[in-house]
Amino acid sequence: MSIERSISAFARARTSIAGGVNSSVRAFKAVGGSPIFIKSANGAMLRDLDDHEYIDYVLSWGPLLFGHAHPAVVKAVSQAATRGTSYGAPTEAESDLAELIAGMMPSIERLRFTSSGTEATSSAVRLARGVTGREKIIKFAGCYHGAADPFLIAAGSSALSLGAPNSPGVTVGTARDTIVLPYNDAGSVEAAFDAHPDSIAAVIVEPYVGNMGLVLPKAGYLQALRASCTAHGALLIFDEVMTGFRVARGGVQEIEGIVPDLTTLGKVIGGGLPVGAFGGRRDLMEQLTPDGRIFHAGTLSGNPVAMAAGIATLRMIAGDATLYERLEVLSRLLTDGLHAVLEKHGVAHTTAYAGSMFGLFFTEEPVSDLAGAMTCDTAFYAKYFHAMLDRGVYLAPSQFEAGFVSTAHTIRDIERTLAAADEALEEIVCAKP
Ligand code: KE4
Repeated sequence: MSIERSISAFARARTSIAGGVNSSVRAFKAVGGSPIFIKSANGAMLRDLDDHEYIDYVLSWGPLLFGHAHPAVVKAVSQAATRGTSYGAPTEAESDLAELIAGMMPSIERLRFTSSGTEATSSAVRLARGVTGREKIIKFAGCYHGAADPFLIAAGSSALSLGAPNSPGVTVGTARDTIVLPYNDAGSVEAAFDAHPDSIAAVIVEPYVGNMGLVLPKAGYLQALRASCTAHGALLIFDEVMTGFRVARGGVQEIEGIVPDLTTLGKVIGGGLPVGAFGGRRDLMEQLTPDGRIFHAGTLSGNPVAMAAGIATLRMIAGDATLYERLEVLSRLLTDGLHAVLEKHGVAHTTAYAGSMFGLFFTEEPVSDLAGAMTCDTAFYAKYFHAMLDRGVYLAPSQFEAGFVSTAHTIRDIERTLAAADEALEEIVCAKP
């Protein structure tokens, strides 16, 4: 498959943009080869500069629950832009989106918008530290909370796949205040609280982890985190940037019946435009400036065009009673089908799904934490990625990512994907030395 135009576009990009990309995972370093550059997208389909079309299971890393260029989102964004693209002053659109979010995630009594998930998680941690007067946080190995120093310790996602889970540039002082524990090990959390009495401001967790690949909590694990935080006076922060409105209307907190103290959001709530948010208990959020003393600000926070995309997206969510059932049917068809094809070809693997998120690990070990994820055959994943790309299926360019379906994906798309997987695995397994 010729991708000459993408190759020359990448060479051009590298003359002005560090690494030729504006987010590391896009460079295909974890799977090799030259990244494809996108010309356009619509529904479930991507089109690259060489006019190859792909069924897209990345969906901009999660935001596009209704697929690319959904008419309702395009219309809302276009109309908003004609009224001006940014004011740096409050608008009612911000309340419209905030009320839509709170209506579906009642733990969010007050929120603040940001322009990225990283800003949301960073601000949530600052708030937790400010209200508790404590300095340490607990995160979990393989979880990813954005490209901010407190989190780039044993971080997942592209930090992991690019060999920088502990990024240079993060100071010893910063790292000292981040306690890293294994995910799915409730005992280690209690031990950390005992070892650091009255010092831990918060536990931040991806309640369903999307940044090791998809890793789900063991029974009772999240409930144990909630109990430990309550017992030790620390805040529980659910980082639902990826899972919010993706695994269920009310996110993981709705599925698991857990009330976190703070929640961080992103991706879906922006409908493909730059929006993050952090929110939760009113008594906590009201300690933010200007009413309180814990600082938060952002030039484009609550940007009216971005709000319009988020409002259009969440109004479709709020108005669609069977949305998550239909999405889960697609995820189940895909993962059951992949399981069958991988069994047929004798390839060691585990699959999982949660709502419209799914995961595939090339390992025979059950994956419940980073140690399990690290047993994966990443070289095999790279071959699978390219074999699928050559057959018109665009997967995450890293083993340590989740995949996503949208309402734009059809049963026919799933069938085509499974047929491509069957061919791809035949090719790889037969070629294996
Ligand atoms: P952003 O700053 O990239 O908007 O959000 C950071 C973030 C925070 N929390 C969770 C649970 C996240 O998944 C993310 C970002 N997710 C990655 C995908 N694994 C974004 C893709 C990228 O880095 O380009």
